[in-house]
Amino acid sequence: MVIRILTLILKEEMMEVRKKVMVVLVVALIGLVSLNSAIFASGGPNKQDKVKVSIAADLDPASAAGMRIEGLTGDKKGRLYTIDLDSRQLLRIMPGKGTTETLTVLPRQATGMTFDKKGNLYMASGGGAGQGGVILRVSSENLKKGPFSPDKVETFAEGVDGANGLAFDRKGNLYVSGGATGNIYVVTPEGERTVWASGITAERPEQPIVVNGLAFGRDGRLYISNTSSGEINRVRIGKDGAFGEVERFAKSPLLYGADGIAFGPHDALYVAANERNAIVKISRSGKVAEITSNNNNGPLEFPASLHFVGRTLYASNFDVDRGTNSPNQPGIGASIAQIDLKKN
Ligand SMILES: [Ca+2]
Ligand SMILES: [Ca+2]
Ligand SMILES: [Ca+2]
Repeated sequence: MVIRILTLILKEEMMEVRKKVMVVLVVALIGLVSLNSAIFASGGPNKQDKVKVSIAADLDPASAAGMRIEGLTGDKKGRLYTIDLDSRQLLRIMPGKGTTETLTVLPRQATGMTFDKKGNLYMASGGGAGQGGVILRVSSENLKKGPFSPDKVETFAEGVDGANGLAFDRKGNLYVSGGATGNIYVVTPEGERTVWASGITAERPEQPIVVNGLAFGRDGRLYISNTSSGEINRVRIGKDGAFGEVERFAKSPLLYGADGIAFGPHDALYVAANERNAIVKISRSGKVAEITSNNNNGPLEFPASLHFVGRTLYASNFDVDRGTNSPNQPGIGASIAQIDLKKN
């Protein structure tokens, strides 16, 4: 009997011990969960672990600030092209080697760049201060070899004030964004120009650029970045060339400074949010997510234009002293950043 009572007491004590152990375990579990969410929260929108960002080419090894580049495009051989805005040098970059050659000196500053199907190069020169906007052109023939004389640079079209972003449609018409004018210009292969007043407006008075980066989607629509309002708009263009209604594709504070745009894997649209030193991705359904961003130390330093070579995304580092990139003294300066996307 005595033994039985003792056993019962022991059992009860064991139950108590078990309860205590359970309580301790539950408390520990809650602790772990909250610690995890704290780690997740501190990661915030700055999910740097998703992609690898490096520098493919430093265009001004002698200094960390001063040189400015905006445009970026690439040819079929994987070589990249940009323009030094102050010296007006047209530069060709071999990203694998990190080497750069100066091809020519342009007659005037130019920003946005693109190739047509035949390999001719087009450059947007928006003008300003009494100078009208033009499109410059260099034929594929003149790009075949090394440096060439400045007189090989032609004026392809005039009357494109504020010209900044460029994109070709399937028929070979060149679409030109007009920056703060809100205009989209269309230039036929023969150089004939028409003007569409988009009606797209600015939201932040400190940033008046409302039509900047351009890209055609696989849906045939023209996508347009609004740098001021942090917005991507899109528009259908009829068979007769008439523009449809402007439709908002995405809008987010993550898109403030939306400059160059490019379609990438899974038809997602990638956006250089220049003043945020960020690259932002928009899914086909319009979901906005930041894929990488950094402070004014780089590797992104006011990324302006984007160009894909396979899964590798290149960005031109304009290095303007503005937004997250201010002051612009730290970092590498004018350069080409390389963003290697993850498999999914
Ligand atoms: Ca440098
Ligand atoms: Ca631009
Ligand atoms: Ca810098």
